[in-house]
Amino acid sequence: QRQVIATGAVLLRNWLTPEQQRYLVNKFRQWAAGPVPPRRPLIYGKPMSVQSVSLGWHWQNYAYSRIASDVNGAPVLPMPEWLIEVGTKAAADAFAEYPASASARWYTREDNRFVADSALLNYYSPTAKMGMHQDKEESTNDPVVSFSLGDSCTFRFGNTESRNRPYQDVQLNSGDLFVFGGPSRYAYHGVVKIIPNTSPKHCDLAVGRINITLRNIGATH
Ligand code: MD3
Ligand code: FE
Repeated sequence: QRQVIATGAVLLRNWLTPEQQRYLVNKFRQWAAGPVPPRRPLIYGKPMSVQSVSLGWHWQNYAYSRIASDVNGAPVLPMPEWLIEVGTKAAADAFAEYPASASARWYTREDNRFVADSALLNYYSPTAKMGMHQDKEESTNDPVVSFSLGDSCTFRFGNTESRNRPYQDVQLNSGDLFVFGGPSRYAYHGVVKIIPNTSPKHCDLAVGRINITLRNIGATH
């Protein structure tokens, strides 16, 4: 089912099949075992509780680079073609009900397609959280596509003015797709709580939550 949380913030429940969820969990394990191990990015100088690894471009010090110089100096894995295609389909599905004239300005590309150049893979242990923040480091305004896997969480979707009220708390479950574009692109958001022991059996993820965000950060070097 489709839920419009705000203009440009569209939640599609169970967009991923159980098989796709299990596939992505196993891909996450492969990517996490890749050249750059997951690390806790610094936020306001303090390590986040979330463990993070990226594809395509590596995020550090509020900038993106091909090389994880803050971790081990290795180049990050490239963005797989199939994952780019999943992102294009996801954004198109989420925004299908908006007239093209309305959502045209939400994309960089003239053809209104979302083409991700990077993926951020976040792992939340049952006690991890993510404080209210905006995603402002990307140099395009393209939507962010987000997939939830494993344990459910309480996701907080706020406003563009401040990290405070008004906000909406939404439970995100394994398989849910959430796309943030247009006027919702720079809304404050965070993860208040992981809900333990809610991971469906088919995920094959015993503990914790994985979030995959696909982005067009528009980096060139
Ligand atoms: C709303 N991740 O990686 S996903 C992040 O569940 C991040 O791991 C959270 O916030 C997580 O930056 C939330 C949903 C999400 C992602 C990007 C957004 C919501 C967003 C960008 C703009 C507005
Ligand atoms: Fe974010």
